[in-house]
Amino acid sequence: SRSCRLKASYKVELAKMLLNEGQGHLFEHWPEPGVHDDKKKNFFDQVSRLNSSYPGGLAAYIQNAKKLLADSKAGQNPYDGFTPSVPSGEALTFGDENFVSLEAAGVKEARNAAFVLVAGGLGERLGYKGIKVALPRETTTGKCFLQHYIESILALQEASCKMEGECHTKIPFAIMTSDDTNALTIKLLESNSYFGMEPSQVKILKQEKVACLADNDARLALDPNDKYKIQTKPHGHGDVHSLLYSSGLLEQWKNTGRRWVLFFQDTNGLLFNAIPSALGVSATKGYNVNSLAVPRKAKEAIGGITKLTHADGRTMVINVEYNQLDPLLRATGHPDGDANCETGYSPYPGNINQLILELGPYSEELKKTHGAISEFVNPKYTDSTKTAFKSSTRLECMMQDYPKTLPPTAKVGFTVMDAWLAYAPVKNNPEDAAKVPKGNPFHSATSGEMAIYRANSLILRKAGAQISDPVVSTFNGQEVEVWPRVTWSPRWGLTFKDVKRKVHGNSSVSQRSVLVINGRNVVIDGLSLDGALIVNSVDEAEVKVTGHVENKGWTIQHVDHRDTSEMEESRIRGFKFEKVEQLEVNY
Ligand code: UGB
Repeated sequence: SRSCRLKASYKVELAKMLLNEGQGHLFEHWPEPGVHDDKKKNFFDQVSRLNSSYPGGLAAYIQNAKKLLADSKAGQNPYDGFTPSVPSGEALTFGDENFVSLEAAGVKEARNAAFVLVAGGLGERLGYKGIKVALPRETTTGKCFLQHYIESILALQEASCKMEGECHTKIPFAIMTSDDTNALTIKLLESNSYFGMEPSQVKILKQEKVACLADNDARLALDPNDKYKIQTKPHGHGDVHSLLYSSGLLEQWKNTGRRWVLFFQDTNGLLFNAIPSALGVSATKGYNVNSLAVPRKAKEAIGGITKLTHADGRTMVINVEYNQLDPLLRATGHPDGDANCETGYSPYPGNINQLILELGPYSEELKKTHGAISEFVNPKYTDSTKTAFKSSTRLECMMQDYPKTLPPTAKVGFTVMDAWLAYAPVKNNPEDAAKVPKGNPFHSATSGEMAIYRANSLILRKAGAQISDPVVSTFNGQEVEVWPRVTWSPRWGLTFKDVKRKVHGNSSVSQRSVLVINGRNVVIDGLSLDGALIVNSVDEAEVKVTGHVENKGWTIQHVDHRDTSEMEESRIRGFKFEKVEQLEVNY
């Protein structure tokens, strides 16, 4: 048939391209026609996928690889010629007048936003079996990260629409998955009715892996278990840009009046505390690119936002990844490398990979680049001659490198907030977290959950409530502060102003208490809590929570992460709750 002929001619085209690019070895072992034809067909199906999922096709991938491998062999540093210095950005203080007015500006803009979650990573450092977005954000309510993210976007949607009078905007939400996470992410959404979001609001974009490279000539590596298959590995979170472009989603968003695209990562349970004010900064400052940052401890596994000035006068403000910051500083006259300054922090703000891009200029840029992002390669050589690799490598890219190709006229800025408010990722397994240098954040399931309670307690304190001091406890070898286990649904406390309106100063919560607020119009007025209280209310209910509540509450039990009789979710955090006694009220 015509389509078969076309297909055959396409295969010939792909084969010629591979031969032109020095990939003859891929066919050397092929037997005569008629033998292993199915496997040969599968080979071309894979080559075709690899070709169509990379901007410029597989030929461009191989050419880029040759160049980057040659640079790596020559020991060329991507930052050669650049001098780093500390950039200046917007520093926000939680709860002050500026913060509150930026939050209001951000909520207003939210109806023009689209959200993008990059969730294609396997989370190798955490070593959790499932997908990370299915992990509980905290185990008091057990709500997973994805549920929290969706509820936060819906709360923003509702608040934003209300501010502008009635509107029917549905904020779009795209999730980038990979072969490692796609099926489980869809299952999580479908089995939970999309956590209340309309299914049409959610778009899944699956990233493809890229071909592995066997040597310095960028010869593609064959799968050791299948000679008709090219070995592949993840290309990194930078794929999100080419996927937004090639799927047409960006154009669609632009045509429906969207102004902002907000990117975020899979396990930061505090992130939405920072979204309204950061979006407010983008809108009021007119930033084309706004990266969120927190004070960074030296050697912390988050990139440093750095001003780079080239000998030829070019400058850019960009993330320098955590493994590159130290060598860059040492090579440019800072013998201590990545070190803390007198504040106890690195002078370079830490990138938390939450980016807010202005959609108009972003889509214009992607029309030129098709979403291709500056790449890097990190081969592990067998010896100092750098002639062979210990195992195959591949090109990688990072979403925060997007500004690298922008002209100097682009308005690229960043916004720094306190880490207690904005950043508590779950990335490290218990053993690695326990080895983190003293004073540096653990980035574990233990610290990620405790950070939620600390942030919520501090927010309530700032709103005027009396919240007892934390106690210090050690779980899985990590010493953490244990604050009252306070948690609320996003539609209750989206912004500081919302919280302040709903919490009156005459309330108190003891350290051993648990407080869950699950409802929109719940006012805490004259509550004195010493135990566990769960308040659930439907949207229509106007609820006042008051009086003295005392019960045995919930106790915290230690769980050893090696104890396989416990649930994995408890083992990775090193504790679980025993619900001894509680008051649960439903309105
Ligand atoms: N991810 C994908 O979607 N696809 C991939 O191929 C790979 C990852 P990691 P990383 O804020 O803590 C980043 O592995 O890359 C998703 C920044 O580069 O958790 O080591 C994955 O699912 C660093 O500058 O982090 O470091 C996850 O959601 C710093 O900001 C996200 O990409 C650091 O994050 C990040 O992947 C941080």
